[in-house]
Amino acid sequence: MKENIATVRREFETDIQQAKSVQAIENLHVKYLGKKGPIQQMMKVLREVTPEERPEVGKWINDLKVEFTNRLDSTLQTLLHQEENAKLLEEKIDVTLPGRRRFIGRKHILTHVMDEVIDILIGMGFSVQYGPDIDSDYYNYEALNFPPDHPARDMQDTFYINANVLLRTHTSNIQARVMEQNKPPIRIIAPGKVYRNEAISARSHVFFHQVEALYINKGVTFADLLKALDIFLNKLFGFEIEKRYRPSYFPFVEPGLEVDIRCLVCAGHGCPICKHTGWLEVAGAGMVHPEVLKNGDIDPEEYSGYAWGLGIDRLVMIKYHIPDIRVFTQNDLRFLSQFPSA
Ligand code: FA5
Repeated sequence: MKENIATVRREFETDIQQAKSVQAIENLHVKYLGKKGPIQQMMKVLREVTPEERPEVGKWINDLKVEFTNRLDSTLQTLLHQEENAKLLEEKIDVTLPGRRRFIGRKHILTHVMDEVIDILIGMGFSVQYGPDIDSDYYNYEALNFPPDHPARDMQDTFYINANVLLRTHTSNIQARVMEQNKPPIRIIAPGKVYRNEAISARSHVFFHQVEALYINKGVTFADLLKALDIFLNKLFGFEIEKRYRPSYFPFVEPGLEVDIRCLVCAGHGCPICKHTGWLEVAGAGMVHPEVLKNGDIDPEEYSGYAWGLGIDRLVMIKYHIPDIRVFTQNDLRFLSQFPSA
């Protein structure tokens, strides 16, 4: 038995020297201490030993079992420790490395100016309403006094979705809706995107932004309209910007006008943006037509009102000296990052 123990111990010694992983230790556990292992075999042989020798032989076997168990446990601990150290080394972070610069986004300049416009007009007593980008022919045209087949419809080339549904060509599509849902006094603005099937050029796009204003009350006059436009434009530019009001025709106002401001891109000397006139048209405006008031269930004998539709893109071009409207939609970060971020 003594020899047998010595042989098993040598074999165990060789095996444990070679075990380099947790799995290998687990395998040795099964091999030496498992049911079919040498220790269990020796226990069986113990039954054949004389009763006098049995306590001593039993102790040898038990000591061997304790010895193997301890060796396996301590080797396992060492290996676990080494594995953890290797993992920690692999995941080591160099806190002295310079950080990676994060790109911070900013508002598009059109959004920025749109917000400024909204803030100023809220300060002048208007509240904000939003109309739909996809709308019916009725709200975009008919309620605004454009009967079917009226030539004035050609003033705004339309993207039709079907005979009755279209992409709104102006934010004036809010007007009849607001009148249907509210009683005067009404004092709202409607910012949004508008769409026209036009040729794209340096000053015109198929997709641009407007802010509609609508004020209806008793005794609203043309002078109120001019004063409101004047105050608003001066506030937006931060100085008394030169303006020009020209008579114009829109079926939903009477009288109607167009608002020009001095072209700041060329200081009025003439450039492609102002078509070499020194002036840039930024809004259509006028006194709400009595037929439109009637379509909105408002009595034109009792109430009057004014409205305007301001083109934001052209305002931004003037304010920031941008010579081409197309840069707004080209997503060039070199262009976009030049402007205020707040
Ligand atoms: C209108 O859209 C009218 N709804 C404005 C209005 C509202 C008149 C209320 C009366 C009462 P107009 O088509 O002129 O009008 O457009 C208004 C402004 O939008 C223009 O002055 C211009 O600044 C801008 N605009 C028009 N077409 C384009 C375009 N293709 N690209 C960029 N801006 C444009």
